[in-house]
Amino acid sequence: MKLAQEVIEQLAIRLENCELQAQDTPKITDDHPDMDWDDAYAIQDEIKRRKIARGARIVGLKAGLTSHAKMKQMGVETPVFGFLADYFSVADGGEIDTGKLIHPKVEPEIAFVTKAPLRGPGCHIAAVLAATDFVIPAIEIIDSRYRDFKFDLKSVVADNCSSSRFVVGGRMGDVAGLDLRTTGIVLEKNGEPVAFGAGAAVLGHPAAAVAMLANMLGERGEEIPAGTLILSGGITEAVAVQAGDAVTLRVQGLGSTSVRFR
Ligand code: OOG
Ligand code: MG
Repeated sequence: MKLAQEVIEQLAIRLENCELQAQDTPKITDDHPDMDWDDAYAIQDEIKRRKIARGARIVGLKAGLTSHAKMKQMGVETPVFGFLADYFSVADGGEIDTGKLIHPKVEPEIAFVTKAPLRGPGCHIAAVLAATDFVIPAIEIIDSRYRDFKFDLKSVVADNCSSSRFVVGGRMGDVAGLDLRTTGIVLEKNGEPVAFGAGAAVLGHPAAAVAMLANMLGERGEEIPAGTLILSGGITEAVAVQAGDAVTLRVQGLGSTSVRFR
């Protein structure tokens, strides 16, 4: 760790206030170029601690930057992880007030729900599939607190990986009957198809993103508990949205989920 505890707390407050007040900020590595990975996750942990202290519950985890499309779009090369708080969850078909967000984008994802704990190191696709209760379509709404979505990896980790809202819906799928690599997805905005892909875009298999998450948590002595919702990462580039837009994600064999922006 390179940053003092006091600086970590100040940066957590700055980033969380940006989230809560829908304001952007320059990336934090501009002022702290020497900060390291542990500092970045310590800032994210401090944001989580602040939310829990205010009564929020943590309802899931997310892996991010797990597809080449996303890595290329954001100019970074390593997957990252973050947490999902209760108020990020929006009902299927629900509405999101863009006045509470900065510059939202939507991502088509496949979400996993576990029925057994997963712990790294050495977690792999087969362990993830054995521990999966079901998979379900998910739209993640990301909203980087950084000006113009411009960041480096440490800045984005500190900012809880741009997490903002998410929607899950459609059919709960049993992984035994699915080949998630070839599972196709279509993302529609206002009735027009705007992005297409297949599960293999995410690290070759979306379950690999969950395994990677378990392995990253394992390095910190943590695990993915049973009953955890996990967003496995955007399959395509993220698509910008604004008030008035309606977005639907269709996933082959798993139905669809939608969200509107006002
Ligand atoms: C970081 C979050 C990325 C994903 O699914 O790749 C993410 C960002 O691109 O702002 O959630
Ligand atoms: Mg995502």
